Parts: sequence; structure tokens; C-alpha cells
Amino acid sequence: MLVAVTATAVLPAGLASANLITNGSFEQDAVGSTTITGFAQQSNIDAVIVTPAVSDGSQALQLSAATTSSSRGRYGSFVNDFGSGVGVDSTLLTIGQEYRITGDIQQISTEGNSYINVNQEVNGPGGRSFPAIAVVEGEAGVIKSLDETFVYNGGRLRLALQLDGFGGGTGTVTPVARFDNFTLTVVPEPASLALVGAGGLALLGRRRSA
Ligand SMILES: [Ca+2]
Repeated sequence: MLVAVTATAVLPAGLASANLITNGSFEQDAVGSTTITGFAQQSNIDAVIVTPAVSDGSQALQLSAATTSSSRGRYGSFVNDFGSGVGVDSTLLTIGQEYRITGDIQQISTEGNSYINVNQEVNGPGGRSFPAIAVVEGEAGVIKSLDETFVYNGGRLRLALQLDGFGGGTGTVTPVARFDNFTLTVVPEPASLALVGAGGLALLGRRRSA
């Protein structure tokens, strides 16, 4: 027990892999809720908290966008825009710090297209732009994962969960996709990482021998 306590005590503050994304696993709102804590709706796609989870906990976010031929092309996203007061407070982010962002997408339907998009604002000579840090495209029936590291540059950071019903042709299209387990964590410095590894091994050893 003494080993475990000591290992925990020497961990640098803030290095406990705190998730900076509010409600990233979609467990904070009741099943059936259409108001999603920490995320803002950007257009008229339908969002609801469903069970079971895709990859973490017991719930996931489901986006759907049923359309008919007359209105085909419905498109939208749920955005965790860290610079706009939704989701993570950008003052929690440190310029020049490396972060890791993860999350999962499971497209349910064979119709439509779904994406996880992560963008970071850049203010360059040509003006403001939002180049992609990472894009993960959904694939019917498969759980695909986002796992990307980047250095925060001080600009707006945007996590967008997107779904569209574009597909050409006529008739009804009913794209559905689910999202789960989004995390944004500080990437430890190499020296600290070794420390965490040693501490973690010590903890693991104690648990196994207990
Ligand atoms: Ca979840």
C-alpha cells in the first residue's frame, strides 16, 4: 500500500489524463435527450442520446438525418467548439502544449456519410482558416477511431461530429451514425511519462500481488 500511495503522490499536477472535453462519452444526459451537454447543434440534423454505448459507458450520441428526394442533402454537425464557450474552456488549453484527442464513430446506416472532424484555427497572411487536424470517415457497421496528437496554437479548436444525406439519386435516405468516448488530454513530457510508467507499474504490481 505504501508503494501505491508514494507513486500517486509524485505524479505531477494535471498529469492524471484529465479529459478536457465536457460530456465526451455522452453519459451526462438521459437516454432520449435531444439536448446534448457540451455540444452545440449547427444545423437541422436530429440528435438523441441512445443506449447501448459505442465504446464507453452505457450511452452514445446518435445523429440521424432522414430526408426525402425533395429535400435530399440534409447536412449538419454537432460541434464542440473550444473557443466559443461550448465544451472545453479554451483558457484551459496552453499554447505550445501537445494534446491528444480521441473518439469513436460508428455509422449505422449504409446510406449517407458521417465524419469526425477536428480543426484548429490558423491566422495566416491569407486570413483566418480552419485546416483539419484529423478527419475520420464513418463506415457502415464498423467502429472507427480518432486518435491524433497536435500542438495547441491558441486558435479556436473545433471537434465536429458530422452527418449528411448527400448521395445523389431520388427517394428516401436515412443516414444514421453514433459517436462516443471523446477525450482531449495533455500529452505528458517524456520525463514525466517515464515517471507515470514506473508509478503505473508499481500500482499494477501491488494490485496483482494483492
Ligand atoms: Ca458513452
